Amino acid sequence: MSALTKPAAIHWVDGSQEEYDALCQQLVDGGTFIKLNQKLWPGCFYSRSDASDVARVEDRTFICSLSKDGAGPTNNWVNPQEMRRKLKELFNGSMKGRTMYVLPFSMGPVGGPMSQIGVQLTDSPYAVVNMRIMARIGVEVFKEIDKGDKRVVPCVHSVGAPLSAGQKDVPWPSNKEKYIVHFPETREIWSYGSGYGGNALLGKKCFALRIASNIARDEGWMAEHMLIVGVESPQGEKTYVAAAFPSACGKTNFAMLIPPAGFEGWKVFTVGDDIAWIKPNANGRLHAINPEAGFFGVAPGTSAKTNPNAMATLAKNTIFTNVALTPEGGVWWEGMTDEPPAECIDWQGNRWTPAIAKETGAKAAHPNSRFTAPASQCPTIDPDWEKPEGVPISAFIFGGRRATTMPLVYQAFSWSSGVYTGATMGSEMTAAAAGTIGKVRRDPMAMLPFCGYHMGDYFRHWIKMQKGLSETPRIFHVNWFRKDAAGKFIWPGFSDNMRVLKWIVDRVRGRALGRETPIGWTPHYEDIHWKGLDFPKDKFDELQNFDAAAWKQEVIGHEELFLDLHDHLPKEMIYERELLICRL
Ligand code: TSX
Ligand code: MN
Repeated sequence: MSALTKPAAIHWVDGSQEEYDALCQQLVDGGTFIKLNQKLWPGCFYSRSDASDVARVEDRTFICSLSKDGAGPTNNWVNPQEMRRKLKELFNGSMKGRTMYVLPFSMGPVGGPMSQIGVQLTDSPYAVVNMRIMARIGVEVFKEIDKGDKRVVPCVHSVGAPLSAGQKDVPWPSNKEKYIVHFPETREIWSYGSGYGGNALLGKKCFALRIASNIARDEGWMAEHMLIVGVESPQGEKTYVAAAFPSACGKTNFAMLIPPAGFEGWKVFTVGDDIAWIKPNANGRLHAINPEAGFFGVAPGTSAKTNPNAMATLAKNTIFTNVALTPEGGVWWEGMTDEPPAECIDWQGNRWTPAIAKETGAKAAHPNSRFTAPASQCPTIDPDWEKPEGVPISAFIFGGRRATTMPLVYQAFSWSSGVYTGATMGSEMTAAAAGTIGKVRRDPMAMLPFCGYHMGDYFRHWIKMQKGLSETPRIFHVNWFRKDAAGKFIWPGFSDNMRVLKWIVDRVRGRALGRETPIGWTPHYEDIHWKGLDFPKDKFDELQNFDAAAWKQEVIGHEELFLDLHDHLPKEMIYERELLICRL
């Protein structure tokens, strides 16, 4: 790769603190990083990306399987030979004038039976320091590779901004042409042109979801876009659940939930906030690990009120990207405090004041601005979060952001009806293009942008997974976002979601009753633990209301998704839909 990309130097990443400190200093010297006020934000750095490199680029993301049908209609496919030719062009000399970092990383604890190894070649020191937070990297991973018995996924990343002799670098090098490319059969990742998030930290979405979903299908496990939490009762009984939500549902908030008043003695522990690798153990019970070591969380909306655990996690040793910089050398973002700072520098480097914002609508922080923070700093991190064999999963939760139709919670009748529930989940579009507000965007299992193969085959894999299990996890659907006739949220959400979580745990443990409805089991008012919240029965009934007419519309909406995937859909999806229609 060095012969192709022609870097000026090669640096083998050892993963040490000294190396991290030196790279951060180098980023400060080059203008990529600003060291924050160390009294307020110890160990923290601030970074602004190029304004054209602020998010994952789904239209530039490719699954180059041998056959187009292997990638399916929901992925961008290019013939792998053709793509390899293109990549060789793009990467030819792409690292000129830069250092190539050889970055070995382990997704999951080093040496763990469920862990996977990659090596990322990158010309971005920003990617290296972020990867040190998000994954296990360095010498211990090289040692694991040297044992020679584990697959190593080759990942190459270039920001696509070679420097000629004497050319001055920019704070955020990138290329307007972007390619995020996956070769599923050969388990390879090639990323070009972007330095941001999932485009550049290749262990995360590219490896842990797109490539790992292929490996998992072939090997009989699951790579899912799910948080993992452990719920502990006052008696010390621990129940782990994994949950998938589309974006903007508060997944990280749910992963760090704090039980409300009335739940004395109950605890919720965080195992992960984004990705779960799930595998049956020798006894046929599903166990999950969080393959990541940090949180790459959306900053806006995160506050001491919405997520105090996240605020404590990001208080030190955190890298902030595209938030606002305060005059004291601190960070700020919309929703962090009730009162905005009198002035700050926005994510594009311009002066920002509340008055300017009012006039121009300018945001201080980019809506997709992020914190990169070590998971170990989370106050509720689970004692077993790094257990190599994972934690036992008793339930899966699917959710969406739905103003109507979807009750607060229901339990699917069976595994296959639960897979149908996950396959048809979605969120209503909020601030989307004109005319689309209120339209449901389907995002099966929250995996639409992350499944590295045909979505129909992915549902088949879900169906198949249950057949080898000694115990089947129960499947639930939740919706924190139902609105009343006046357009107000009916459910208080946040900590009070614990009341839903407790019913789920009680159902899983065979302790709670439910009512059979056409869509699944729902709680009676009396089945929910209400201590600490004054929530009248008529409001609960509104929240849980099953409206047959709305559901008839809903199943019609499911057809849209299924038409695209029909030739790969498992029969179970067809029959579950027919059964649902019959029950309606
Ligand atoms: O994260 C959220 N969760 C999950 C928390 C564990 N959010 C934030 C929006 C997503 C990024 C929520 N917003 C939740 C929720 O459960 N619910 C809502 C909607 C809501 C917003 C405000 C209020 C009530 C509900 N109440 C007041 O503002 C007083
Ligand atoms: Mn995610």
